[in-house]
Amino acid sequence: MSYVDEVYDLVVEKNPSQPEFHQAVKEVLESLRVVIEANEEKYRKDALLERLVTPERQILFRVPWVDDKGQVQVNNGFRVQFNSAIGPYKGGLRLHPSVNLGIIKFLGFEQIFKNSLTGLPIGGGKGGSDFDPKGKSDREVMAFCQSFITELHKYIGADTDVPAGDIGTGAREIGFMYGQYKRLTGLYEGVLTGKGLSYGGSLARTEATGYGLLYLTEEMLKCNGRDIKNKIVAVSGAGNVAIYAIQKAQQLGAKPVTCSDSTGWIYDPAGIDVALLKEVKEVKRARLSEYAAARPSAEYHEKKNGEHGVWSIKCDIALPCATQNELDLEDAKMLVANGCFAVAEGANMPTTMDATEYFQKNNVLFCPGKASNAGGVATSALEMSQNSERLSWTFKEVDSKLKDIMVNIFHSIDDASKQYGMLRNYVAGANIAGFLKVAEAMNAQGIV
Ligand code: NDP
Ligand code: 2IT
Repeated sequence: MSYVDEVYDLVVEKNPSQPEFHQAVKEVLESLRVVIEANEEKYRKDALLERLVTPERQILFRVPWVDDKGQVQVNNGFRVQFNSAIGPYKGGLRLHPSVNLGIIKFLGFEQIFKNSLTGLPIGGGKGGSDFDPKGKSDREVMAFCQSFITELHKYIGADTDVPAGDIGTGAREIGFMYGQYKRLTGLYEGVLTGKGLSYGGSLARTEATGYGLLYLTEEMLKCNGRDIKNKIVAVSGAGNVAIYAIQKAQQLGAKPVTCSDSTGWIYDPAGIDVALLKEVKEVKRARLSEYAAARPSAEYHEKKNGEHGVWSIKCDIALPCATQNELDLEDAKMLVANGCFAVAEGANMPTTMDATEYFQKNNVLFCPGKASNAGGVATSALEMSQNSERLSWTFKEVDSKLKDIMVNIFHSIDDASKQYGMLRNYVAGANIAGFLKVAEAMNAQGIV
């Protein structure tokens, strides 16, 4: 059996009931097959792949907090410090009831390659909790965040592990966590990113993931003889990534016509009204039905299982920006039948493996999240730099660095796909380019 297959089987055996982690590992290992098989003996002797798929450290902890009725609630807390070969662990904290160890491991594993692709010195990590911030009061969210950091602060720091936002963790949660970290340690340091501008945050971090997604998409289209202008775009999600993806798509002359949340989706043929969307989701924290109620051109559809949601709308470009495995084979068939020619992932692993293969077979330009959504973490690394030098850069400065980083990422994955004979296979290109830097660093640092 080949080394790659052996390691995949080992991952499944050693990590039972973690299907998302298996999926993320499978996709990466399949891409790496050509690289590994060219030097299989050395990689096997060094157990390079076994080390790569095994987190350096996993921290699992209890998060007790008191709700507004005086009742004690208990959640599970996680931080997976996956790989520090090229820098301190870096990655977000997800707060969502679906969070479990397998989800955090898939996200942490993806983060290793994503962070490598940014070209910046950041290792891979991820954390979170099954706490659901939805419907909680600000005081309850603060109580949870303070308890979470009271345990986690022992394991993080500006030069060791720097968490940030993800699903359910936005500016409010990062603020509460930062305050508690500072109180416990007495340190005013860049231990978290996505901070508010008044206490060390970076301009353009809020916009970075969505903007970065569009900078990369624009470059991918340009290098394939296409133009983003006047294209119809289907977007899923209505959170941090989706909102700023929609905004930048409009600035680049495209027309985003959809968005979605966990309860339903919007089709707005006149184009999404970003100011209204922000008001509904960022200010009121309300459901998308409120968007439709305030916007005569928009249709609201309740989410129904087995239906295609935003992927049933005729579009040129699809940008899945909500959550993992939200775009399956049937959705992909519908998109291709409707003429969609490019897909770039804003979320982490939103496309199932068979849907990805279907896109590739049908010549749809497909960019995986670890490349196309890397603008968020890249700008987090820029926030770390600003914190270290105790300066803050202008919006224009950060945004222009972000754009350069995204254009460079596209070219490095494009070059890798060509070098390994898989032209336009950006999944392979991203996994290979991300892996090579980490593998070289691991190799240089000996058996650790
Ligand atoms: P937010 O919490 O801001 O928004 C998430 C959006 O997706 C919400 O609209 C939410 O609906 C919807 N959603 C979440 N879970 C589900 C689900 N199970 N089914 C349907 N809809 C769902 O998160 P972000 O925008 O930050 O994150 C979105 C994706 O992007 C995630 O995959 C994340 O890992 C990834 N990502 C985020 C980065 C960042 O900088 N924030 C960077 C790189 C990747 P509702 O409003 O109802 O909750
Ligand atoms: O998935 C991701 O890259 C993020 N949630 C952002 C991580 C970060 O450290 O900014």
